[in-house]
Amino acid sequence: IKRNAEDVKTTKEVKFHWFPKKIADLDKCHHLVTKFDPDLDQDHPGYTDPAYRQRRKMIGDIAFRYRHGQTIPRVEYTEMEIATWREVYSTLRELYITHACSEYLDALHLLERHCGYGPNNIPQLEDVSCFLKERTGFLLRPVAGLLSARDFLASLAFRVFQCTQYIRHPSSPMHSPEPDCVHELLGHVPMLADRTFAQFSQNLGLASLGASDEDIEKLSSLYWFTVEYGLCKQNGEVRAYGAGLLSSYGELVHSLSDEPETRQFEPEAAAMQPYQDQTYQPVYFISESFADAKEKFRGYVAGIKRPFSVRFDPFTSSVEVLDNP
Ligand code: HBI
Ligand code: FE
Repeated sequence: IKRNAEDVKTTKEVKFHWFPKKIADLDKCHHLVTKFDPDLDQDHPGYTDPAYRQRRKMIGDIAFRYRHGQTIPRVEYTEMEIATWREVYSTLRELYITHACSEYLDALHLLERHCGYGPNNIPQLEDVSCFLKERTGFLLRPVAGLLSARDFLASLAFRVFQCTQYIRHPSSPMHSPEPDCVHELLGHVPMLADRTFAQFSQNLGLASLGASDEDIEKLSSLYWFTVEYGLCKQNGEVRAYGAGLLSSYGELVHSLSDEPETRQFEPEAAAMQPYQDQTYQPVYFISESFADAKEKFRGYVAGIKRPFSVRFDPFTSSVEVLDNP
């Protein structure tokens, strides 16, 4: 076959961000954002408490040393840490009955039966990871703090949830400016045990691989108004499924009161909606169901331009990269 200059030009070289191709590559997805770090953020309740900061750092070191495939080291939590957990757990547990969606409640019951969930025990990430693996194939891996959106979303593509292991400062048990194990274990984990939600989360992750900074921004916003602050319809009622709501007493009550503005979930709108990480959200999006949210998201992703497409291979936990024709 004779090649001419025209052919050569079509082998276009397009630049895009590095992204993990196999699950072990997540060892390289560890870029932290220092925005709410207690060493730097003067508003963090632990800012003036060196003992707290040292403890947080010690637990964070587990994450820095961790490599994919290893057992997640257990943390022996102190009485003070367990007291913080107990306060949040017992306060939120009652509210869930009337405010959390049924998928969440079903999973919470299982976690209480099989994974050490309860007011007097902070569950261990290794046990929770084994539980999720059996339910939906999701794994946890420890992370030392707030991760960059790109790295965080990329891990979802491999059904890996990067999970903090330290707990919030005892002076403010009902709120933490940064993610902590209360937020992860009570907010995120039960939903990751649901098959449809797990698939939705992975799809968000797959859409983020190699995406432009602008698209990462939009996907983060989408993540925010679904995975973190999403509401859904259930038997004629509205219930919460977002982790930011399910781990915050005040905002969980507020989101289901008459006060906030609510809208039907549309990915295009959620992707462009500015969000709040310091106070309550200005608006909440209500999905008909997770299946519906997943379907709508599929349509949205089809509109994202990337010079390639990706396909997840569940047998090897890796992504195949396919050139677009
Ligand atoms: N990092 N550790 C951690 N936990 C999260 O929940 C988290 C994160 N980084 C970014 C993020 N969530 C989202 O808000 C989006 O930006 C993807
Ligand atoms: Fe979160």
